Amino acid sequence: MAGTTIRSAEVLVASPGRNFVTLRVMTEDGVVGLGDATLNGRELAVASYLTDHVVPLLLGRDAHRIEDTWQFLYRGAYWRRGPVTMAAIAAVDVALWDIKAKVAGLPLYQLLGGASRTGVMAYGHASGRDVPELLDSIRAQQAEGFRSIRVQTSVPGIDKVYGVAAQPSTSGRYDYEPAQRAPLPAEEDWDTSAYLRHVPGVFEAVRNEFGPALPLLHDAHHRLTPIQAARLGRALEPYDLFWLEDCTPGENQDALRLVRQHTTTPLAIGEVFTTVWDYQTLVREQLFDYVRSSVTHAGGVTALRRIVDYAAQYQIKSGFHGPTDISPVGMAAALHLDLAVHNFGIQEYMQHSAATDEVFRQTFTWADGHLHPGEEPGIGVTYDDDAAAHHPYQAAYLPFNRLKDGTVHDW
Ligand code: CS2
Ligand code: MG
Repeated sequence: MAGTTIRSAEVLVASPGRNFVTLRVMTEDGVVGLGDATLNGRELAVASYLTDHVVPLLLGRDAHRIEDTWQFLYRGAYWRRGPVTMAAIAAVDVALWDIKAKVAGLPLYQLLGGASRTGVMAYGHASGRDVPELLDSIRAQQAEGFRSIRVQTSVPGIDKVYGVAAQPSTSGRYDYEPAQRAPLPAEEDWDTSAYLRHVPGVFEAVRNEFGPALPLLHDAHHRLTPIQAARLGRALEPYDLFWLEDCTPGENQDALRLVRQHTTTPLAIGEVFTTVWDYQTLVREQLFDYVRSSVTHAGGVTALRRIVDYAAQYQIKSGFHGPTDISPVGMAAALHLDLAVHNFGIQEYMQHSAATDEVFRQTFTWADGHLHPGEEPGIGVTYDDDAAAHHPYQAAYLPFNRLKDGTVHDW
């Protein structure tokens, strides 16, 4: 179609509050599309993949041919899958959907089949170094409007644990921004036995305080063996969790068979998965309940829609990853998909910092515990170059773990 030829594509790297990589595509008619390509702690790898290998391939293409461009970038690369490739493809995919929806004069969700609900239930993040601090944190999240809450806790005997806000950090709230601005990754410690002994009691205290109805989520963050995960899932059953997330590292899909054999606690997995193939056994054998991938890390709206549609055949729902290292562009794209798909479960929502919001102007709304992508044509986000110019990239790394005997462990 005349005018929708891609005239330019820029890779924008900035660090308003944290590092982000954004792709901006423009057509001959001057229609702009944005895509998020942020891969926490490896941002420049995706920026280079886009700048050096993908942008030259986009110029002159018809922006409307989203599926063809997806297949061209996936199959044409020969080297498929993986976080860097799939974040790059995701950024192109979302930018093209943004353009197509703008040309159509519609919010993206309308192109995805329209709204299947009035809003998107989102969960917040509570944490504490001890139970009283945790209970206060849950109340604070409720005061911000959250009606479902992820609970993370410190563990006696472990110095620093994933997801606890009050722990020392060079990058703001530690639970929101675990990637520390430093030349090298920080080493943290881990002790699974101490964790397994401590966590059930914490959930008992939370249920005693807030009652049975409040949806509670917990992220084991890839740290348990299958039998340890089975034990934790079983121990948490009395507290009726909405989900237990990433209970084991996801590479071995068979691992969840053992977990499933021992517990009915709902399982969420997939934030580090990058393609539908990572889910094949898990979905086919009904080994989990919520798809955790994000638009940004699983190849875009085109690919994540396929994963969710496949999962729907098995009554598995969406539970998209939404931390602050997914930019407002990636978040907005996820909300359009959340609003449209039938098998929606829940959306993660970590609010971005004021510095981030200054660069990424968003139109999505938050009210009564629900997000809505808004009615602007496209995905509803614009990028402020002048604001971004004040926030140059700064090297930052996610921490890594060592056990007490020095063995490297999943972080
Ligand atoms: C986490 C993330 O939000 C979550 O569920 O697993 O915060 C994760 O640690 C970060 O996205 C890593 O970059
Ligand atoms: Mg997680």
